[in-house]
Amino acid sequence: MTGIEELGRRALADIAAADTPAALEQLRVALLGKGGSVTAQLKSLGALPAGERKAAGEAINRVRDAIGEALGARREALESAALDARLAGETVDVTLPGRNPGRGGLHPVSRTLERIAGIFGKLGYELADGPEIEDDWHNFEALNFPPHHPARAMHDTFYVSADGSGDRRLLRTHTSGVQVRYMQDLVAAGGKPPLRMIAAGKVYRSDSDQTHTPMFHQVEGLLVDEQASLADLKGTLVEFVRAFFERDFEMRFRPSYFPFTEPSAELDIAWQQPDGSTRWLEVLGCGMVHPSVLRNVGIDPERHTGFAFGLGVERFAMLRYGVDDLRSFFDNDVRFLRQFA
Ligand code: 2NM
Repeated sequence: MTGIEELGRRALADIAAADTPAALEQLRVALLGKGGSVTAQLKSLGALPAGERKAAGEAINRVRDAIGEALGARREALESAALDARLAGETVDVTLPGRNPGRGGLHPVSRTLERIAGIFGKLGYELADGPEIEDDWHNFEALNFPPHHPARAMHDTFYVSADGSGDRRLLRTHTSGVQVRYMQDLVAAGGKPPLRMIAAGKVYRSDSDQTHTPMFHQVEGLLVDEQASLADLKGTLVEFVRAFFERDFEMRFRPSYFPFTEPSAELDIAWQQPDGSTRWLEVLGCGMVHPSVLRNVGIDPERHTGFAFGLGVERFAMLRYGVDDLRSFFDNDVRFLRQFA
């Protein structure tokens, strides 16, 4: 057996015995690499007598091709054995419970808002919405806020433009502008009272401390008819509070002041403290719609009267869920929020 054939025989045996891809690669380099033994044989061809070169060259090429093939076949065999081993170790237990990505839930403020809207919905109130960036007329002027009312001042209100350009648009400080728009639209469409509607959504005030956030949610209601009375207002709100909390309270209407209502009142409920004592808690504001407001939207106050009310959704959510810090609603800590989902 010539040298090259002996080299080839040993190489094939080594390849068959290689049991890792790394060992196989080492063999490839040692045989076919630049400094490999087969390569050395090819390089030495030039030293042979011309008559022997052809046959010797063919023999080396045969061995080189055989080694190349053997390397490829062995690599495939090792790879498929490695894959089989991995698959055997990685069995999928299809009987395991699935990984639950968790279901989302409504924010407690949203749930509370929907609850309030649902109760008024059953009383026949239509839910309406409107722009959060409001103009001065809908947010203040039409609602009987005098020019220098403190609610119009910078320190209470976020104006969109503070450059003195005369653009008085602002982030709405209450949802009452929606009610102004609702009444205007009704009149413009040739309609007239009776109407029952609520406006609900985000409102903004330049205010931030333990009990105030610069954004909060309001629900405001409005009923206009020919004989709407303060008694209707009281009955409606007492029924609403009972329905919302699913229990009865002692309640009182305490005289108050709002520019858009006359007379105006605040509704207090007798709230049981955790220590068993009771104290009056203010829960909403209300009143009979001021005649100027009706006139401003084209409704004749000699013919129609209305009542209106407004409440803070976060306050109702805190009372219902027993939350004592308003800000926890806005920290976006899912451990807190999940409790209400
Ligand atoms: C309140 C209290 C009293 C109110 C009045 C109106 C409107 F547009 F009809 F004039 N909307 N909301 C109102 C009245 C709101 O919130 C404490």
